[in-house]
Amino acid sequence: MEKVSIIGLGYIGLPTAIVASQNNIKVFGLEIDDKKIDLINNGISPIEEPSIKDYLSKIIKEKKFFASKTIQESDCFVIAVPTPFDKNKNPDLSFVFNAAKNIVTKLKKNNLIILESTVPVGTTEKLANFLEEHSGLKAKKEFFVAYCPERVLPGKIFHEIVNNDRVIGGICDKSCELAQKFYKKFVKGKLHVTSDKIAEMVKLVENSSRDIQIALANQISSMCDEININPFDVIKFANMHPRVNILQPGCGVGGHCISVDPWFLIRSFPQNTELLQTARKINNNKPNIVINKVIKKASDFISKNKRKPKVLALGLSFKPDIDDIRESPALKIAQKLNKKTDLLDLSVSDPFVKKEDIKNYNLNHKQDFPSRDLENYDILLFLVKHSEYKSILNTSILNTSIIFKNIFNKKIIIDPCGIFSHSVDPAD
Ligand code: SAJ
Repeated sequence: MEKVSIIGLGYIGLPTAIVASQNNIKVFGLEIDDKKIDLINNGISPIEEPSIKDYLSKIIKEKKFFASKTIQESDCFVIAVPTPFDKNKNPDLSFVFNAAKNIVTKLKKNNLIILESTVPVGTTEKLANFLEEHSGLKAKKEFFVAYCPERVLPGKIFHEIVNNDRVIGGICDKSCELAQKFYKKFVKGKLHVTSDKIAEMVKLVENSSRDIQIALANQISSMCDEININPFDVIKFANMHPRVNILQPGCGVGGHCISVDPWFLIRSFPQNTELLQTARKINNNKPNIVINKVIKKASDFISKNKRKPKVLALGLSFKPDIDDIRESPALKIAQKLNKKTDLLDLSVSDPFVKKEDIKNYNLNHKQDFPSRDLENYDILLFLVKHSEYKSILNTSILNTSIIFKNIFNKKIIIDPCGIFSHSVDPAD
């Protein structure tokens, strides 16, 4: 395990490469995007993640790691490429098998191949067969293959890559043993060994379970809206039961994992995934529920004031405190509302999302929290529970919280994520 190639330097591959390099593994990074290669080799991270800039520039300076388009001979190859779905929601495994074609050119006896990308059950076996067919070497005897799904949470990647338990699914005992050797070099969490198919299924059910939990929270929110009670209180009190753990409602499920991975199961097991299909439907529809709420408030405002309301949407990223807008429900909501020019005038704001990332969306964007001109808006629509928004309500510095509370008291607030829901503690 001295030389390791990491294929795909994205949200998983790059941090894995960094942590492996920090732990005295000679790491080659393989990437198809020239722009990313240039950035990385200059010590600049193409992705945002706490500490990544410092870590990357250090290992590049120390020449412990570099990125390239050319695959090198290695003891181990880690595949961390994207596995998106196509327009019919069928998994697109072309990046995985392109990586495999590349590996074949350098595959030697006793090499280990680890797949970390999220894949349908059975893909690791197909990968092993593909490598065997194209290299002439025998899987389980001359080379070894394991599936070890990534489990890190964006925003906490460096902590979780080291501290999370990992599930290692080998195609044979030796594959598990070698993969354990690799992860032991930098993982402090436990390494659990199982079969490739079980490990593949584990990853898909982990993310599907989260999707279902969020769908339940979103349905609780809809029911509570109907009778005008606070869903955040309901969930908070229900979660005080020792065996209940409901997640939080929001404006939908975004990102590249939770809204995608259940489809890998739904497509493989169409008859046995009713629950997953329903959860997907509920979470996918949540942005429409928020949009309809805004439309209703805007129409009421027009009837009362004989003019269109000025709406400020706060938050655009797919979840709190990150800049990532992939599959962001908040962005979807903003885009749709932006077209309702007969009903409202929309501005958007996000402290994390970069202007250039949304330049093609034709949105009136304000980078910082526009505290000074909050007075100018009629409706404040909080779409993401950024800490900054929460802290404004709690801070007592210079009485800003009182100033904001006074402003908020005069505005129409739409708050699907519960920023304003300071639920009552049962002890009070
Ligand atoms: N969300 C809610 N309510 C909640 C929690 C999340 O509406 O209570 C929304 C978020 O706002 C966001 C979406 O769900 O739009 C997904 O966010 P997330 O924090 O649940 O998940 P990801 O996509 O950032 O990361 C998940 C994680 N999986 C699990 O927690 C089971 C992470 O550990 C995985 O590594 C990652 O998917 C992945 O790459 O598969």
